[in-house]
Amino acid sequence: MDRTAERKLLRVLDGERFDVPPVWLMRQAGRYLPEYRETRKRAGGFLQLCYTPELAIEVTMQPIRRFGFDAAILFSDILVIPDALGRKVRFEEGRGPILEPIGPEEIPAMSGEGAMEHLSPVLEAVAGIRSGLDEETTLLGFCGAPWTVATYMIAGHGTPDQAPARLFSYRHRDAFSRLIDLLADVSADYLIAQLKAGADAVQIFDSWSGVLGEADFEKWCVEPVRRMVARVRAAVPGARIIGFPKGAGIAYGDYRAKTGVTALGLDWAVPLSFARRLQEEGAVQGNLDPMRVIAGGGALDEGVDAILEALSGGPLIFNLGHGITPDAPIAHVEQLLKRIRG
Ligand code: 1CP
Repeated sequence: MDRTAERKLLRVLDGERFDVPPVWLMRQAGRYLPEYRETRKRAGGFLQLCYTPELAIEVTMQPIRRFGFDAAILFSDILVIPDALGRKVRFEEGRGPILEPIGPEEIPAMSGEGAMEHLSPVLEAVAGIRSGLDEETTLLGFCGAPWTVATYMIAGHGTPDQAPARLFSYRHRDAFSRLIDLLADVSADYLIAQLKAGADAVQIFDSWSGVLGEADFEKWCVEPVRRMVARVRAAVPGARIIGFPKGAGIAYGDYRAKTGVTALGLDWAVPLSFARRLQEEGAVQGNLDPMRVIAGGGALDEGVDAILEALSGGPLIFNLGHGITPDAPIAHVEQLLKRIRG
């Protein structure tokens, strides 16, 4: 029997609607949970946590156990791809990721050889999570989109407006293009491996797509994701893929048609009237402002109600418009779930 039919979130990706939509939260495993902080301490470093299947499985399950979300998302990070490409990624407590910035002259010699072997502990975690989850809970795999991952590889850390990567893309167009293509192919292979290991669907996080002008958005966000979707579906026919081009604005309008993603993850600035139009072509996911989760009370309830009122008539996956923050109170996450589920 195909037990995936019991997974509400997958049915929404296939176009069904529910009075009570499935819900999960981006970054649902993480620092707002005391049990996460405890496990992270035990792991030593952040990458050790990602590469030790037993611990990655544990932190993936923590928010499921506590809140009963409709989907678990693999615990890992978008920067395991540069790490697998040999770029020496470190995570410093309170500072975020640090990488060795890449120069244009280094790019031609780069290859994806050995990357999948490097990532095998993550794939082992995927299989372990799927076998430990109950039948109704969807397992999501993920990766970063090439543009977003490249912004970290070029700057060597997170940046407010991704200026170093934008500048690099103008100054070193051929090298940049080559880097994006390499990231697209390795990331697609990584998603294929996750789907084969037991992920039910995958999400592509393009967290920093909102800083690009029209032509650059087409070239560095739309085209590589289209290439990834085609490569994934050639290996896994019918693969369900959520695209999250954060900050895309009106470019959300034809992103699904151009890239072939199954569903659109919407940031909180997307107007609900526009979201409804996007929903006519398929499932949407989002889009509560994470600050409403910190605020709680009426601000949280009103935000939830507005999304349900606008979008529960069509295929909707309830989520935030970006990741939950470390200062989000657990009681407010409980309030959010109660408001959605009644
Ligand atoms: O010290 C710690 O515990 C590190 C905090 C942390 C966590 C919990 C980082 C460092 N990554 C993660 C996990 C993570 N990252 C997940 C796990 C699954 C989940 O529960 O959702 C996912 C999906 C990500 C994805 C990710 N990492 C993105 C895309 C999503 C987004 O939020 O935009 C990005 C941009 C990153 C980079 C990154 N990794 C970590 C941090 C603090 C950052 C952001 C750095 C910056 O500010 O630019």
